[in-house]
Amino acid sequence: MLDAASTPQVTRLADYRPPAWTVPAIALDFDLDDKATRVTSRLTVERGEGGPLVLDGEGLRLISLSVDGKPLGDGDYSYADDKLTITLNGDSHIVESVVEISPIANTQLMGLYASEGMLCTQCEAEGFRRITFFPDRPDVLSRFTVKMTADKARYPVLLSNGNRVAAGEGKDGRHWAEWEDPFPKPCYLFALVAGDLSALKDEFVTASGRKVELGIWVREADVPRCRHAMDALKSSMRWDEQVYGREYDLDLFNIVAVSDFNFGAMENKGLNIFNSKYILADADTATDLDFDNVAAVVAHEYFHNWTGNRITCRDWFQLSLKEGLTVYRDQEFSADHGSRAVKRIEDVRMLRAVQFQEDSGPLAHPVRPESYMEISNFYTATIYNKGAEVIRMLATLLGADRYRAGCDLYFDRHDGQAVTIEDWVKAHEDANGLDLTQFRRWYAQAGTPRVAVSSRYDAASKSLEIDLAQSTPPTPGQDSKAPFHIPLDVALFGRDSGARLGDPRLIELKDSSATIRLDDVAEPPVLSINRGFSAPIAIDAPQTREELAHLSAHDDDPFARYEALQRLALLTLTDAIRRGDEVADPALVDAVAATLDSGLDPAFIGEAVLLPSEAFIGDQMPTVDPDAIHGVREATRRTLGSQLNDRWWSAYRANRDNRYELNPEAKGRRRLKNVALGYLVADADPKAVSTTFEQFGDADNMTDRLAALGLLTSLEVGEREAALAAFHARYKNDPLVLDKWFATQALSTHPDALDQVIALSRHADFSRTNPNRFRALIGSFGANQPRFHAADGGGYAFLANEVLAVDGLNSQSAARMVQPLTRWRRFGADRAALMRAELERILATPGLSKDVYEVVSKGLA
Ligand code: 0A1
Ligand code: ZN
Repeated sequence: MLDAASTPQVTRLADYRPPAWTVPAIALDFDLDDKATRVTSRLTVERGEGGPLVLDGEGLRLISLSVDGKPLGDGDYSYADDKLTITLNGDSHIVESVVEISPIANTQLMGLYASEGMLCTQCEAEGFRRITFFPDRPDVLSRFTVKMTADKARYPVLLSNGNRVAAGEGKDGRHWAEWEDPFPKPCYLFALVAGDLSALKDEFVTASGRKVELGIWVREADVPRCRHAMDALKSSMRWDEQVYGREYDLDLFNIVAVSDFNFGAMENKGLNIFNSKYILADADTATDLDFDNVAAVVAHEYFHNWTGNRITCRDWFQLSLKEGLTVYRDQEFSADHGSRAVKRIEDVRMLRAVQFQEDSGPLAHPVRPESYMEISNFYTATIYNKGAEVIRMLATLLGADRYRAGCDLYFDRHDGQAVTIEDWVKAHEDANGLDLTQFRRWYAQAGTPRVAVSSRYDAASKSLEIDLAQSTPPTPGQDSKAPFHIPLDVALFGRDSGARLGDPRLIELKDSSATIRLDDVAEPPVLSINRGFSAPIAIDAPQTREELAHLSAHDDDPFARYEALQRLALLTLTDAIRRGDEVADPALVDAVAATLDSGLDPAFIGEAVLLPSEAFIGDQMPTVDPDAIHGVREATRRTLGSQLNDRWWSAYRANRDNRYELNPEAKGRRRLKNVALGYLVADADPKAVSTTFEQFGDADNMTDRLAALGLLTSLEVGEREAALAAFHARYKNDPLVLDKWFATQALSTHPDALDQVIALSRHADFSRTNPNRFRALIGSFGANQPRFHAADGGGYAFLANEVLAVDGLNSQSAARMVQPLTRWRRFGADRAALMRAELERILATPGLSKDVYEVVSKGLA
């Protein structure tokens, strides 16, 4: 907590120094109790760069301290400002400490905490210091042995990293277990769980024949909901062997699901801990998207075993070394197990909705940042998703074989080390004899590059000249940018024939501008550029609606086809907003009709016919006008709904299955069916409203039921209340489904949504200590463009109140929720002033956390 006068310290990459002392081994002994847990730690420390031994420790009640068996007195050490300092004379010592901590009082959910009767840990990034004294930095790798003792009735299952080496009974109904992890690891990968858990068990045999016991630990009643996660785990293990040549390395792999968790999941060595939202799934309670997310997060955490654990980060500025790479790996895993095109569309939509916004706002930072106040604030879309795009570009530029050779060298060279992004790039250079100097700018420079494209066709010489010019807007601390190395996948399609002219090719734009000449272009072409989103950039191309409609009908890359239709929609919408008009362009209606008639994969059609989000439309405008955007987008949905009424009904009817199945084809059909229903409801077709209510009642799966509930919740019809009440009654004992009930209402565009959200914040089922619930209501509301941005500022004040209410309980939740307010500069003067005033009110509040201070002060700067 900050007092009013102090501002938090800034940590800088430039100040990195190797550790003064290393800790080759640590033995931990936990005497577990939810109110008071005693932690005895025995560190073997060895002199590194020298100086006193400085250990991190936050909120620890120190009971005793000794060096080489001799107790230290008050004058032998100091413990202030979360640092324990001991001057040591030799080169190697044993430092033993006993501390007491209270899991039940830990609402931050960092360190050791209690969640629904179980005890569990979260140490990344800097949570281990809330458990015991230690150099809490990722470049100190230690061998961990862990003993824990706990009440056997309350905590029958005792888990930690590695292998269980011993267990036994203690006194007074207590029991104990001892675990040993043979792989040295940084303390952020430490984990411990004690609870009354049951497991879904399975087995995996690795390529070299090692038998691995797999366990997913949950409350007994939830065991049947773990099958999908288990199948995803086994496919991930196989995929990493086949695609990256990486095998699992322990005899045991355990996953535990917990209800109170700040993020999605955590890759602790051999003991992943998950937000239960990313483990539990069955047809009645999880949507198709939930199932996909479960598989993706299970894969992500598993892949960290090599990219993150075996090779870890030297310091937290290198976070994208493990996160960008692991996201790229999980994206490719998902693409290989479903529709590659639809997966790419979803990933790009997310990148544009979240990362592009981040890159154009006050919190913009490079994939490898240079400074931070609070590292928890840097688990961002830039580190994760743009980081993944940078790896994807590298893989595109190198081609599959050279990319794999670079990865192989990286694994060979750095196994067991804590390294930097520079080491990663260097491995690819050395393996392939390349110079990636310019490519490294993707790590160092923030901001989304824009590439302006224009082209001229010369009929006489049958050649096309393409002019390209790149520029990147300034971001905080970076006024001017050097040109990026941008891979652009391009193809040409005949304006008359519609056929592809020649093979697609990869253009590498390295200078600020360039002209590319393509020969043997048989007829006047339409240019398709940045296909597959080969680079995470914005394209400015003066393409006409006819050209975009043409590409949306003829491009043979489904992503490019999707993109053409999106750009056509964006042009139509932004034109209408500029003109203050609500008329949809017939070209858009025709292109949507043609896509519906295309006979392509329903999953693809379902994505392609969606209009760009209100947030993304806002991003394209000099000043965001949420009311105009909402008005025009809704009017366009109505027009599409009424003009294509028959087609939507046939899409709805053709894709209505009578029995639930979970496979890519069935998921695609559900998707298209529910998108079609959305257009019919947008046009207020009364038959559609009753069909939606019927679907809500009759659905045999959560995808269809929730889609119907979402549509009804935004309407002013009697069925709205009936559906919400029925849903609550049915699922009131299922926290993950109740989160959906909160989120659906927070995202509703119903005119009274703000009042309803305020009422929900007083509902008996609302909670500020459970991050899923808090995010379901408050996080979703912050993304509700028309209602959060209500002109009177009521949405802003509500959000600010919630941020202040949660900050003392969970500062990570608070810092995440406050972010929508930091975009105030993008709005008109009235809204900007209201948003700014809320940020100032937050900043003036005494006792603010470092997390919120950093976001709000940067947001105001
Ligand atoms: N490494 C995890 C992300 C994570 C970060 C912090 C956490 O606690 C505050 C939890 C998880 C991942 O990438 O999955
Ligand atoms: Zn990760």
